[in-house]
Amino acid sequence: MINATTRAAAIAGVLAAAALATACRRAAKEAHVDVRWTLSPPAPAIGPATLAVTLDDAAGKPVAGAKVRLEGHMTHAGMAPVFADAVEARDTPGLYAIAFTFTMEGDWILLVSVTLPDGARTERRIDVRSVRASD
Ligand SMILES: [Cu+2]
Repeated sequence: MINATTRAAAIAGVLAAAALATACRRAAKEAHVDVRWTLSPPAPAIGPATLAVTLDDAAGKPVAGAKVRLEGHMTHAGMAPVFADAVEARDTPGLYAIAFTFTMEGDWILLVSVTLPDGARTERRIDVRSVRASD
């Protein structure tokens, strides 16, 4: 069992880590890219999931050749994060699929980092609440 204090400390830890990541990232050029995503299944359970990420530039053109990475954390301490790299779709420019696994039920934070071919970077945070136990 995890009490409220432990949980709050864990969340603070994740947020502090995110703040540090933000500080580091400022050194790199910020990517001006439109990031859209779809999680499937939409109401995830423990087990495999896919995050589909679509990248478009300021003119609405798909951005190919980016490096897209997922880092999944839970909102409590003491658990190793989940990492996964995206695979770019062959037939759909700008579409990237990240296959990963929800390893535990509960609340997750997915950090998606995008590095464009020119080295510019950006990151998105996706909160996924209440991942269910597997059926
Ligand atoms: Cu966990």
